[in-house]
Amino acid sequence: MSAKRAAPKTKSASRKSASKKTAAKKTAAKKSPARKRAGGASPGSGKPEVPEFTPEQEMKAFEDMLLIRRFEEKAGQMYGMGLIGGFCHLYIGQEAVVVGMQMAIEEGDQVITGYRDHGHMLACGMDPKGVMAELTGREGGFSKGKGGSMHMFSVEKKFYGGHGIVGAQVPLGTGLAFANRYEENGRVTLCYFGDGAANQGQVYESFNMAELWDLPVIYIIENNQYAMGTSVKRSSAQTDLSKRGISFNIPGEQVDGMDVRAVKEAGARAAEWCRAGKGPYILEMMTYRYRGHSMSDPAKYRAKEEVNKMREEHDAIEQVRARLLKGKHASEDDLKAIDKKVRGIISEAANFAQESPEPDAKELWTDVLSDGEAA
Ligand SMILES: Cc1ncc(C[n+]2csc(CCOP(=O)(O)OP(=O)(O)O)c2C)c(N)n1
Ligand SMILES: [Mg+2]
Repeated sequence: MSAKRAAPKTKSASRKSASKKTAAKKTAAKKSPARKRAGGASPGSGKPEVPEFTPEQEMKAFEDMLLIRRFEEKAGQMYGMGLIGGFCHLYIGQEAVVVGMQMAIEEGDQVITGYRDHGHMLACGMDPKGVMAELTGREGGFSKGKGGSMHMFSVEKKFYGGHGIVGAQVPLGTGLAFANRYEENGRVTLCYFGDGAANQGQVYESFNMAELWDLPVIYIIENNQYAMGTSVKRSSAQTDLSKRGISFNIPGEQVDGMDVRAVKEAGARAAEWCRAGKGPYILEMMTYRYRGHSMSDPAKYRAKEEVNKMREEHDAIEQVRARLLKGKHASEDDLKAIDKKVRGIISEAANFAQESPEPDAKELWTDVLSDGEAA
């Protein structure tokens, strides 16, 4: 828990103490292991110094990542069958990022992300039935069937969306952190966005305010190498996105986002930084999406070999499976049983999503304006 602190100062008051604060921060940053380890990771680079998981942690990571993978595979199938309409962006390949981060945080910490959001919702503990029923536009969905793939929320599970406008979640996530700082509740906000979103102006306005007011927010850049069909190399003058906070004095590091252990370790370090009142932190997760940008993208801008290489050599779930088997912490049969259990949960969700009724027409007039109740 963070120490109780005064509410955010006004800009001028903050400025007065800025030089003192910067000096103190520089010392802290120098001592931080994060600074020493920053830079250099690539998807699947598997840094040797990453601490091992316990067998229990490996099993949990395996099951949680598998739940997301199987959910997304089913969503892809159902989309193909015409059961899901509108946009649908799958998270397959990136599972280690959200699962590792959830393993690093505490109950009550918050999550906000963009439109590639099904994995984040499941990792937050939202019921797969409600998520799938939202994809099919049914009453049993988290937004009563009115939001679809990109627009789901659960204040109970601390998931704040689900946002279709690229980068829009960054100022919103910064606002969540501002509220937490103001209320001195010790909570940390995880604000996820993509490599493409990292080129949005509003991201840098948010960075500035977050550092100025020491807001407890971890900016997690999910660098899956592409923004729709445009590679990071084609779109970004500075391709090391962990450095994007330098001019705001925000520490950043690159993390192998295909290794759930590396993600958890970096996430815990960043959360500790935020909870200690040192302000925001940037984690650039080097990851990869196996499917197209959305269900309508045939992904012709990259070679099949590139995708296959990542799947075969760096897949996050396969890495955990191999470690579990090698360490004899689980047998092939144990892992098959987990897969069977997960498939059962997903199959139930898919049935629920097809059986739940369509929302009533009167629902068009609800949830338009706030009823005034605080979240
Ligand atoms: C403001 C805005 N501009 C453009 C778009 C269209 N668009 C949707 S996704 C996307 C690419 C974003 O890529 P990235 O941030 O890397 O996230 P990823 O899809 O890889 O998860 C674009 C340009 C949008 N939704 N909002
Ligand atoms: Mg991207």
